[in-house]
Amino acid sequence: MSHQNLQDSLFLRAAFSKSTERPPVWMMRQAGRFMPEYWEIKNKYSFLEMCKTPEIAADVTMLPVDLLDIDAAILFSDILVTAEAMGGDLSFTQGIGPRFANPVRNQSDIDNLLTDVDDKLQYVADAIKVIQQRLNGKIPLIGFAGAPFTVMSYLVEGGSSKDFKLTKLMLHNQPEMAHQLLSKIAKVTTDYLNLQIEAGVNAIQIFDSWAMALSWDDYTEFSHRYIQEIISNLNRKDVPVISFCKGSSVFAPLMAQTKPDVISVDWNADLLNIKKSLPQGIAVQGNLDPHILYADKSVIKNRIHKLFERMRGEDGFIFNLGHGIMPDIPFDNVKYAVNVIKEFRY
Ligand code: 1CP
Repeated sequence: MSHQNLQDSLFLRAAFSKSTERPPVWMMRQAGRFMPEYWEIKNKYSFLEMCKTPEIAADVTMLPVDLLDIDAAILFSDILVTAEAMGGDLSFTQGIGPRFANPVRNQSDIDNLLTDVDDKLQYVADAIKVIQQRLNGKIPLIGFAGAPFTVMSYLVEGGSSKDFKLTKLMLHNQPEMAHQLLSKIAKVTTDYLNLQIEAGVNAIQIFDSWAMALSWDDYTEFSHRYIQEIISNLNRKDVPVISFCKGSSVFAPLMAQTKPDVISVDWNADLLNIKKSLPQGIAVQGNLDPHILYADKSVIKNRIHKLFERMRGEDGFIFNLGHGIMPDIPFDNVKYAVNVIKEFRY
């Protein structure tokens, strides 16, 4: 399929709210630890080596394309590469996750962060080019970045967090400092997503994974406005923008104001109700509870069919999970779910 024909792919048609004979499917974290083939690569390299070596990033990106036959590929990388390029001393440790050895806690930490970092992220553009050669027009490639609030939380906490205590303390006690930090991340993220579009991705997803930690007012002030800034400065051309957050069941009306093409919905809300509440022309993506993929196959099939029946007659629906696949979900169940979806016809 040439680039021109990719616009006729199920995924891009659904993203632009056109009709499809069945919902397209891809899954957040589809290239990851639930796959034995991922571990064969992971055992040889560190996670950052995998991200920074275009051939390896392409190998991992292609695993779910080849093994699951999904309808869209997603670049193998991480939302934290922008923060690393800004000066974060990032490492990933098995069982612990990401860690920044130099967390951002005061004004001088913020002043020290770099904002012209496209050169440092060139390896992502290189990976995108290798992946597009491998995909050879078969399916679209999704690029992505973290939303400023979610990326900020890792920089301030120095890694993963359950309660985002230090991050929220900065928002509440030092809002001007928080805004400076968020502005710097938003600038880098805008440039980074434009670099990915320039390199040839066919769609963009913005991950605000931890938005659900925020109140409505704090989300509006510290997350929403920076996503708005990013989306309004993208050279979108024919590249749809997907806005994902945990908390979208609540924040969808605000997310819609930023004019994404697609809103990716967590599993709490009824997807049809969310879709009907959105302005015409905004598609939805979601929203199966990923825990369903632990369950018996009959349950997996029933829940997928139930979601599809609920969405019958709606253009602009991309199947996904409400959040990423957990590392211990059986591969066989994921494969089964993809097959159920691909056999479905409206
Ligand atoms: O297959 C894919 O989805 C593509 C690759 C991808 C993506 C889109 C990875 C690989 N990470 C991400 C995004 C990402 N990274 C998010 C947003 C999506 C989400 O909410 O799931 C977040 C919050 C991160 C941060 C991160 N990186 C975590 C989460 C830690 C936490 O706070 O809970 C972890 C464990 C990583 C490392 C990572 N990134 C990706 C993989 C496969 C891994 C595991 C690395 C390993 O093998 O040890």
